[in-house]
Amino acid sequence: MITLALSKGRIFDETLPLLKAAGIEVLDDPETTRKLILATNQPQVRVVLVRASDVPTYVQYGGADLGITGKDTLLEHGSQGLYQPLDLQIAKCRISVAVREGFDYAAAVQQGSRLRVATKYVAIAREFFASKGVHVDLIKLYGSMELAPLTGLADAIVDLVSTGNTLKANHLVEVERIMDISSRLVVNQAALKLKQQPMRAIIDAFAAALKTPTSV
Ligand code: PRT
Ligand code: MG
Repeated sequence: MITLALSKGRIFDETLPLLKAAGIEVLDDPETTRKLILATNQPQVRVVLVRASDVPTYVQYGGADLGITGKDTLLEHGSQGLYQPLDLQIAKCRISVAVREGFDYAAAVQQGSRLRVATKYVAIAREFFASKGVHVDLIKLYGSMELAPLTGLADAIVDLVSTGNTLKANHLVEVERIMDISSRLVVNQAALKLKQQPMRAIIDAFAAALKTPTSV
């Protein structure tokens, strides 16, 4: 049995065409079923639905053989023991710094003010501001980062942006782009040794669909 860990929502939806290219069709709709283990048209392949931030953990400890997760999640959680053979170029976005309209970020940085920054991405934010020599107090949040500058909780946020509509709707502006993000295939190394043939078939089919060579 090959187990693939996916999160519901954009990653699941954008993975379906890649699975199809590998001849795999998921038999349940994750938005309507209450099942956490989904069968596919291939008896030897199943999908498990986990929180996006739990995908690396499942694959690392062998709860899943393969998984698909954002580079943001991998950077934040660490990726020890995980092969990352493919950038799948899906669920694309960027991780950025944003502030309230009217907040003079450039001046605050130039004056060396201590900035209060709210984010779910504490590790990424810490490294980014340290590399710029900006002093920050980081406030860990688990969601709705956009609210923090509006309520005075923070001067700035570090969050994912794709269309920019969420920022705009909340009167926030993007002031720095930290990095581009897309989702990666992650692979359990021990599983790859034990189940070489069927796992390689999936990895190669994904790679063929992307028309890029694999590095595993
Ligand atoms: O929701 P949950 O807490 O379970 O987990 P999650 O938020 O980590 O999962 P999910 O499914 O929301 O996101 C999974 C992955 O999709 C992320 O880890 C990213 O790699 C990727 N991704 C791509 C995004 C976005 N685009 C995105 N726009 N994840 C989140 N967003 C959010 C963003 O945080 C912001 O609130 O969408 C909002 C901004 O969107 P725009 O289009 O208005 O700019
Ligand atoms: Mg979410």
